[in-house]
Amino acid sequence: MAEKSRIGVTGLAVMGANLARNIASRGVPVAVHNRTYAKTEQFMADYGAEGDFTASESVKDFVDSLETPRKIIVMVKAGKPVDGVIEELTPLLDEGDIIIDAGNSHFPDTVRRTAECEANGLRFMGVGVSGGEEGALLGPSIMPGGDPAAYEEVREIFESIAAVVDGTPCVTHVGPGGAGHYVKMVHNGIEYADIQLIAEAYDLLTNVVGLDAPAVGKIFEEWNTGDLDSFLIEITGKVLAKTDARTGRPLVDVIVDQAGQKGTGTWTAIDALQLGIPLTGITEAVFARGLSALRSERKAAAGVLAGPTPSKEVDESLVEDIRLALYASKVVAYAQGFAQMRAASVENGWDLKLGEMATIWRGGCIIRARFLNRIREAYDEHPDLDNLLMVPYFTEAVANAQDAWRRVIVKATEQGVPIPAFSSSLSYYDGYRRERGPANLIQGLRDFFGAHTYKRIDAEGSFHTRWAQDGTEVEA
Ligand code: NBP
Repeated sequence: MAEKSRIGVTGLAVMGANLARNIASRGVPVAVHNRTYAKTEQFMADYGAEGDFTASESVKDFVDSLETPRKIIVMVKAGKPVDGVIEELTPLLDEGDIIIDAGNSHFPDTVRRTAECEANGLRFMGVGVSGGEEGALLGPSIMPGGDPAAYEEVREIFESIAAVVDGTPCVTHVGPGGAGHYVKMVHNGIEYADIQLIAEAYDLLTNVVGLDAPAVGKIFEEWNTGDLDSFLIEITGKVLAKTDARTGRPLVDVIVDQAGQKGTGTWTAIDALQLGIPLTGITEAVFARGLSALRSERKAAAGVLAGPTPSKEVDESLVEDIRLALYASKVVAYAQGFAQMRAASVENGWDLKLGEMATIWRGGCIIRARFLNRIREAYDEHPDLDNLLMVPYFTEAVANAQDAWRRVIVKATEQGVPIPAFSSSLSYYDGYRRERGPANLIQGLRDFFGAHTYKRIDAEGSFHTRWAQDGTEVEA
């Protein structure tokens, strides 16, 4: 009888295939399966010689080819297909076997599937994997959630395939239940904010500073050598430098200005609204993609709605201001995302170690950046930190950037260039640093029309004023 495989992968599209190859490259025998067998055959023809693979056509043979307790990575399209695969696997598995959903599942689905699998005697892990197809093959950032004992059984394999930064693999057990997919969701949300901020900087450098795409690309290349050093800044330089083979123009100039999205940014924003956590950077990024999608409406409005036209006069004096504004806005976006994870951790009892999240995002994933070392250090020193902005490094970074940040926002507003993420980040910052804001009036209004009561600064308890009657105040 053939030797049993240590782990299985079902779903051999780009992510599953590359993950299976990555695992096999570490000398681990891997069982592979795909709903459509032709894809499995193609996988074996292309990569079968790379490692110790056992391919099966039926789910039963696939399950039988695994050593027990079985460990099965499910890498199929998120949503119903995951439930379908679990349904098919469940009757074929034994108590204690582990199903690992490594796709981009929505965390409430993971919570539900964990309970369903547990009821059937199975262990379930929801695992976030970031890094796209290259990451899956060469070293992703992995965010495993679920039963800690189940994680111990796959830890060695996960640590061997993850990206490594300064000798530390970009993987750690994130927390129970839906914690892994939750953290992956926030990672993707932060990715939305990062990308939006980069797009706003590009817009300003193009339309306010007056530079062409290759010149802006060079600026990003230079920025990538400083505090902004990150994968996204690096590839921005490369994308802006690319010449279109058909027209000889910069490729970005012939790409339609309509952004796609798969929904993880929206999930993050909705969750923040439900938690009551201000998440302006990520949410504005989702809205900006929505506005970009209204292309025909924008075209019609461009000829009707009044506003200033950006000067486009070359003025490079603003370049450093834009870099500082980008950095400060990025600090705010991360501060918000980490505050959201903290709130979710408390709400769900996950005990997320936020410093470890920063650590495993340093490599392999799309938001990998030098900056994450600073976040890791902040949480190492202050594990219960309310807000990253309160750590001296970030407090000073934003203080040093704020004059430039304000100048950029004034300039963009004067010239009619929209900067929703830059400006909402500054508003959040200004709101967060204010001891007393205007919500006293909100409470007054709410009490006027709905008797919702208010609290006083000089007395305990709740009060209501009979605004429309005799005007007297009563204790509620
Ligand atoms: P896709 O998301 O395109 O899914 C294709 C795979 O799902 C194929 O193997 C397909 O089998 C299988 N599948 C479908 Br569709 N419906 C099925 C069903 N009812 N039962 C069984 N299998 C079914 O693949 P991907 O781009 O490799 O992504 C896989 C997961 O990883 C997704 O959750 C994705 O969001 C996540 N992810 C992707 C990336 C990325 O960069 N692409 C990055 C990070 C995470 P078939 O061959 O028979 O149609």
